[in-house]
Amino acid sequence: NGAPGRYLVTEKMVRDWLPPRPAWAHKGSCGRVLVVAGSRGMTGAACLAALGAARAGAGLVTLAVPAELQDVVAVKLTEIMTVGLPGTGEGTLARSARNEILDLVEKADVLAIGPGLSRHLETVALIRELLPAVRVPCVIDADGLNALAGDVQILSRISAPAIITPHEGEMARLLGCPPGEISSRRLKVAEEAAGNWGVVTLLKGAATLIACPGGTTYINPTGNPGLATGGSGDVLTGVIAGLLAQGMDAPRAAAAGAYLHGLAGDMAAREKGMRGFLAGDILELLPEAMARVE
Ligand code: NPW
Ligand code: AMP
Ligand code: MG
Repeated sequence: NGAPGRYLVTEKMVRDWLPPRPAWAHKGSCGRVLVVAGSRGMTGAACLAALGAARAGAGLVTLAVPAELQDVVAVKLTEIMTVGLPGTGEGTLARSARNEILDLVEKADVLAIGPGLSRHLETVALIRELLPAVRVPCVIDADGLNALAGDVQILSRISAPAIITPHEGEMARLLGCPPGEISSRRLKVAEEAAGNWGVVTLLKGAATLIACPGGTTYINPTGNPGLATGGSGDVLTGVIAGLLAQGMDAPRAAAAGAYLHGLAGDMAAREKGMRGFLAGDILELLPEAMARVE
């Protein structure tokens, strides 16, 4: 695998790809993730993404949110460090947060951006001005992608490896087409996006697709409709960032992240029933999902 073509993700692939955890590992050597996420009303998305990175095995995770929400997320999160960024006064990130975020990015190995950020106009401007200046691998999700609708060529200007993780609604916004036009041609849409924008494109849904700029596409077999629950995608964003931070390349981090996230969802369905498990249950079962694969 790695050659152009379409491949089903297998347990063996994920096992082979997972970075070793050497006996001499320390938290600084297992990767630092910066998560920029959250706004008033969507602090949960930020917390789930940060915890996803930690559960995937990143050594250190920092969550940056609008300053007025820092105490909220700090109360919810124990293992995650938190930072407050300039806000608009409306519980969203201000455009002026750009330089502070870039300073934080310098100390990180990976940036995950988007979950719960809102579509506030200032935050949209911030994201558009920030992304071309980022020099570490990044995962862009949710409102991080919505901000690019209408100016999607910004993705081509990101110099570091980038992974985008749209659901069909977000992909439709990026392409400026009705969501219905995506579902009938998912493979083509994902592969064209990866080729045109030069980013690993993970198109969510039953049989998540991971299309890579080099022409390789992975198809993920794990997961179930129970994953259609609020916050599920925010966890995935964190998981992929956590794997990237441990040294996986972008295509593998995206494909392995989707596989492990889906497997944890399958384990949650078996344990709790498919209909009622929560995004937090996916987080709880991620260690077991990784242990099963390893
Ligand atoms: P419809 O109406 O279903 O027909 P949005 P979002 C359409 C945060 N969250 N899957 C759909 O069409 C996220 O991180 C916070 C999904 C609708 O028009 C984001 O920042 C949580 N949608 C923010 O909320 C937990 C599909 O797309 C639109 C689709 C908004 O994210 C929840 C939905 O997309 C959430 O994660 C598909 N396959 N196909 C928290 N606890 O803090 C079409 N659509 O409007 O971007 O809404 O995904 O909820
Ligand atoms: P989001 O819409 O961003 O919360 O992401 C939802 C997550 O759940 C993605 O990883 C999807 O691939 C997954 N998911 C949603 N619905 C299904 C489904 N019917 N079957 C498998 N996975 C799903
Ligand atoms: Mg989402």
